[in-house]
Amino acid sequence: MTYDVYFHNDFDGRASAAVMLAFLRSRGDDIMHFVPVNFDLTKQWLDERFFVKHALFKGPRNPAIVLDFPYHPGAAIWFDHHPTTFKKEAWKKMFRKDRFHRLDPEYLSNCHLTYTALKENFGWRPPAHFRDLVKWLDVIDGARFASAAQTIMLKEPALQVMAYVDGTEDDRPATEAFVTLLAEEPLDEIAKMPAVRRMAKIAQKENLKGLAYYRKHLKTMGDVTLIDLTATTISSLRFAPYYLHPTVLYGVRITKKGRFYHMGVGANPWIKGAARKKHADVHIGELMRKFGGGGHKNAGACEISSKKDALAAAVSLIPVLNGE
Ligand SMILES: [Mn+2]
Repeated sequence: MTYDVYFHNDFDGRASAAVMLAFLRSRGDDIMHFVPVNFDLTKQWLDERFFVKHALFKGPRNPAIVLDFPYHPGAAIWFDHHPTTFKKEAWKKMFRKDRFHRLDPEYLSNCHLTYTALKENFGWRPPAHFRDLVKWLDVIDGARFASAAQTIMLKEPALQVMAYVDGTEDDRPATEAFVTLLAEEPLDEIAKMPAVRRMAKIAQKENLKGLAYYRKHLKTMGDVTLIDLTATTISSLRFAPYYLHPTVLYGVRITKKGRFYHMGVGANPWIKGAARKKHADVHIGELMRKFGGGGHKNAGACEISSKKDALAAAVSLIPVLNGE
């Protein structure tokens, strides 16, 4: 049997597709079209006949495999770990879990879910190098990094490969080739390839530039940091505040996103125990709702139409996050 695979165009989606490819090949099956997809496709995705009608590639349409992306009843195979996966009530009702269709939000990565499901459901014996891949996708997709420094310095081969994934987001041929590579080679070997090394070097340099900007402009108020990135092209470094100030509890950042100002708020993931308990009642997602946004307990965001209002919103949050 020949399939087409539609996978979320991030590291987890690509790694899920690689695991699927290795599994299919072990059964004498194969994939014809590798199709990276993003959430901007959601409207078209709601069409029951999406897989027949879309223009994402030319040529014959094979049975569809969907990975790390919302449920579609037309998918022959589907694995996802997003709790928000059902885009229609009717689809949620229609869904039946079986060997080829599974949702499990308990998994930090869809790569891990796909790997485990194929092993358990089909007695598949995956190549040994997938154990490392699965471990790292849990770290990356689940944001379980060992330290803030790890996310900035990108010393580990897996994180250098992550930089390559981020850098090839819009490069369709590179993305397709990468899935096959990931199915065949360990991360350590992929990290040694010249194209990957080049892109990892660029990312490391950009991160250090970003870090210098944070060092100069990051403000600390009690347990909270604030960075205004609206006047710079430096890309935001989510964990830089905790690299510079390991004991702060929260980071607030303002960035410009199109016509809007984006306020992102996050909790320092490396603070545990008593210091964290002090703020047990702070729910960032709930706080963001006041500004028309949302999120989870430890991270949230909102879009605000003017810079003045965005900064005022950030300033109003500081005492709340400080527990005052
Ligand atoms: Mn994922």
